[in-house]
Amino acid sequence: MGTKGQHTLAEITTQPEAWADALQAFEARQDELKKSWACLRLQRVLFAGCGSTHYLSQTAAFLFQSLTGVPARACPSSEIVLFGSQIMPDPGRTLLVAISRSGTTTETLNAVERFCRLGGQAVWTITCYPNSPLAQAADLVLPAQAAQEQSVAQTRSFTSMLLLAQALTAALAGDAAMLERLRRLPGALNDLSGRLGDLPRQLGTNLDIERIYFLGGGPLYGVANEAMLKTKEMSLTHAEAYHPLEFRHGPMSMVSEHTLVVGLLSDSGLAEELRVLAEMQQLGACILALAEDGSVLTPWRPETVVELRSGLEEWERGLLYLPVLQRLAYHRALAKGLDPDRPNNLTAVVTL
Ligand code: F1P
Repeated sequence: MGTKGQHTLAEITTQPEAWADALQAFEARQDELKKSWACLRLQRVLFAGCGSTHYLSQTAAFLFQSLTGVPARACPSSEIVLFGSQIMPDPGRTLLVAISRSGTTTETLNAVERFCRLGGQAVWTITCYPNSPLAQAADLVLPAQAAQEQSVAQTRSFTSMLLLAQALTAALAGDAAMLERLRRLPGALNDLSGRLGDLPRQLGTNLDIERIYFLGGGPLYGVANEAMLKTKEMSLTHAEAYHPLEFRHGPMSMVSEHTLVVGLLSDSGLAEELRVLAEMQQLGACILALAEDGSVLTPWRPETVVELRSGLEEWERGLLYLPVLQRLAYHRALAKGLDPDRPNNLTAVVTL
């Protein structure tokens, strides 16, 4: 038995290296990717996964549609298995991008099988295991091999696979400048980690906090969902994720002085998102805001702000929010005497 959380901590801290490796692997496949794309006759792209990789699909689909103009949506793999023909009116004009850390999750393998039986046009995959059954069933594989993990909870695997989805989007949108900027992400994370200091531990070990809400809009909704899942898996804490303004429509009835509300702030929705956070503070919640630049948080500034200062465009930097929130979950787990490497009741892969 090693130290509690040793794998999780190592996997969180090695994200910059894993990201650099994923980008290198992407470079090697860029030509193949563009050729495959040019051969497709598509009406839509469907991103699918389970758990973390379903949330990753939500962010990926949003980014893909907004940058390429090709309609894209996300759904859990199981929904394709159960309701495939209702979800895909035109499988012959659909590309399925199946995302899975392990490449062995039964529902995702079954979703690919169902998609192919319905006459789906092509399957691409993003996975940490390029020889997995999922990779073997796919027409094109984007691998994040250096992001393989020993922990059950996904940390560097999630962010590395999300980075691959972003690179895929930039390449197919023909946005070479964006691809170039994505290469700055490993350095931006190193810089952010250096400035974070003790904040994740201080907040994570505050056990007066009983429940945590993550608010993120647009592509940050999938990121907020993933932060919620990490908090549950590692620290067995009641956590939920919402689109920021949705929080007023019922969920805020749960807010008390034992609540932490985390705002994953965007640029486009900043003023309205800040207003929600200010209202939740009025109701007694403790607030943590994540933003690119704290100086624009006016006229109201939350008590705790983490600034990315990445210099990247709005939708390129969302994955930088995650390592901060992964650390928070890790410290909270340790403070509760739990082992973040071994979440309650979970296995790394759900095999049916
Ligand atoms: C997906 C997943 C994880 C979750 C759990 C079970 O696995 O749902 O997100 O944390 O451990 O598996 P994968 O298909 O991405 O390998």
